[in-house]
Amino acid sequence: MTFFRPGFRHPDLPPNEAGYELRDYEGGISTLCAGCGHDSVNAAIIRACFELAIEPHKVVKLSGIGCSSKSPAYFLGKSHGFNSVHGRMPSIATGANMANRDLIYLGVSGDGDTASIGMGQFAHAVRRNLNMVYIVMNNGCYGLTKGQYSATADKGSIGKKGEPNQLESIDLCEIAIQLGAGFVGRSFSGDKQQLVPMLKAALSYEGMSFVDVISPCVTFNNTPGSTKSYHWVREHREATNTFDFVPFRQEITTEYAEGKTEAVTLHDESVIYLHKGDGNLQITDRRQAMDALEEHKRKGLILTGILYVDPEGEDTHVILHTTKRALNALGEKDLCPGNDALADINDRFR
Ligand SMILES: Cc1ncc(C[n+]2csc(CCOP(=O)(O)OP(=O)(O)O)c2C)c(N)n1
Ligand code: SF4
Ligand SMILES: [Mg+2]
Repeated sequence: MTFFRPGFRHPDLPPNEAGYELRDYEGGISTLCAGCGHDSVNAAIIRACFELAIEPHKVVKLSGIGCSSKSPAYFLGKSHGFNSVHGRMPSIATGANMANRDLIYLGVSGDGDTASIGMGQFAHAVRRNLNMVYIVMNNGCYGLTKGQYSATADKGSIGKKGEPNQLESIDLCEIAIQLGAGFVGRSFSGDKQQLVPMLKAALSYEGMSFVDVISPCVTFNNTPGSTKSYHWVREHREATNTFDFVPFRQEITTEYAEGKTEAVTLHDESVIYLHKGDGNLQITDRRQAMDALEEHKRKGLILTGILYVDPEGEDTHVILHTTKRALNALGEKDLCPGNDALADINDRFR
């Protein structure tokens, strides 16, 4: 069931460059548990889309099944949406993206939805570098079905039943980097200062932008022994280089000290400014990203921040040489180019 928000907002709230107000990016009232990390991720998505002045009707929200996958009901109420079956969001996103490349694809999934039933789907969307933002709201459990450990639960982590998890965890960021995602980041639902600019950068990237957000489940996995609890994550978090994101239309107003700041320019001329000093990760180097993740894990720490960016990565359309236009924009002439074109093609095989 969806509960609609009251329409009244403060009359002086300023619109963005495209003329939309923040409320134009909101959705229905959330029915998730009070304090659930997923609601903070939803708020960050709303803020990022508002600040980027994305036109809501240009966005397609996609999800699978889980509390996390219910989230698209709570943001971007004026966008297109498809709530698929469990673990199948990536193939729906692939089909839609192949048919209409002019829209922005925003997939929301859970650690259960992605790292278990949807693992194969996830792997192939990543290796195709599909042009989409793929967010996993990672709480280390199956929240919707009452808190069973998921495949991202750390070994030894203790959930509500009190028995430690016996199995090794899957690190979705490492898998995404290894399989060829062009943009990979990890954040925490409780850190909107980091999450909002990370989502803005992810939305501006052309190719697979994978963002793993640790998003505690307050009802089933916020226990003292859980490594996905608010307390644990706050105490064991370390950030890679801090960064600013400057969208392509925005004038650069800050001066960055040479040698201390590195600029990574994305396909649309947006720039990520990385400030060195907090860490020295070279984010265009896959191997360094993998090493840094493993190194932090060994020390019992969670590494957050933008972990890897390939500024020259090619998305599925470029790799497959597909038509530059959305399929619904093709007319009869494009689809039936006539007998001469057919004869040309046949000649090529003679
Ligand atoms: C084919 C199928 N198998 C199992 C289920 C039961 N089920 C519903 S949600 C879910 C896991 C949800 O976990 P996650 O994706 O981590 O989302 P969360 O609720 O934690 O946000 C499962 C196993 C289902 N709906 N469909
Ligand atoms: S059960 Fe957990 S994941 Fe689901 S809404 Fe409640 S707190 Fe969030
Ligand atoms: Mg989960």
